[in-house]
Amino acid sequence: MKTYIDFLRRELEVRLDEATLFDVDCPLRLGAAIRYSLLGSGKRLRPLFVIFATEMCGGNRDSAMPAACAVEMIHAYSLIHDDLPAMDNDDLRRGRPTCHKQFDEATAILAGDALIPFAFEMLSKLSPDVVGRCSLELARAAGASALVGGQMDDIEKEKDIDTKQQEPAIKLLERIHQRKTGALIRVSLRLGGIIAGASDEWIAGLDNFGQKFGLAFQITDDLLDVLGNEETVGKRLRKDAAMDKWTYPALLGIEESKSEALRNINEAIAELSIFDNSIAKEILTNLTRNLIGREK
Ligand code: GRG
Repeated sequence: MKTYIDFLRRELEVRLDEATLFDVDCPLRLGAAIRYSLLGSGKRLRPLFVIFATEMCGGNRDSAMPAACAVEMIHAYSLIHDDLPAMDNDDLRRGRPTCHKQFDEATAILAGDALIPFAFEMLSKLSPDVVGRCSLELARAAGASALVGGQMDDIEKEKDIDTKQQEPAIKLLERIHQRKTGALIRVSLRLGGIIAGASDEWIAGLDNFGQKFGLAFQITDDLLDVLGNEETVGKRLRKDAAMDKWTYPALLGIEESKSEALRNINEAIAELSIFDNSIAKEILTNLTRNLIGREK
């Protein structure tokens, strides 16, 4: 199982590498910054989800590769921009200097910018019968009411006294993460289903799984910030507490956060019961189960 994941990661990285051999019109520095961030050692969770969802719905892995690359490109852009001084101001990502530290801020902004249209260029390589729907779904998931909107609310949340009074912190935090982290995870699964020609029921099952997985992923990410090892995680930790940020451990405590993560993990796995048994389903189940003990 681990070997299949490793094989897919290598395959994805070859595709991403080939896709970013830019022509002469792309400035060398920009191309280098894009490749630096995109090809760094990520877990490739979202592209793996595209592939596993396709396989679980009876589709073929190769047909899903353009969408798998596309979601990783959107993810890479969001990390580059999130690390900028105007946002999270991080100097370490995937065990290396962040893009703006390695290059400079303007280059990092442009590298992130370039990855967005690039993702849609990748999607255009999908079969013509699914390309329109996949483009719409990815555009929405990456847009102002999802990924970008979640990030905006995340930046604003501690400042906004009115919102704080209107909505309990934990509910707002959940709504932020549904968009900031959850939307891209959900759409990765949905794209896999669409590419395989899955029924609405199956796509809804994938979506529900993604929603629960996304929350559990975010809670365990917050727990990693408190309990994790900086070298293993590959980014600066203990920043959330130092900045007094709203996180699950800060709002619920460590033990309750773990229970909340576990509840979402179990509910996510239950959503997969509508699918026939397959290697992809088994891997997805194990990936989800292992979230609770994840070290990076
Ligand atoms: C800038 C529009 C915009 C959005 C940024 C991705 C994001 C939104 C913020 C990152 C902050 C963060 C720590 C989010 C928690 C969950 C998350 C997305 C972690 C990073 O994803 P991984 O763990 O990263 O899949 P790798 O490096 O493995 O790909």
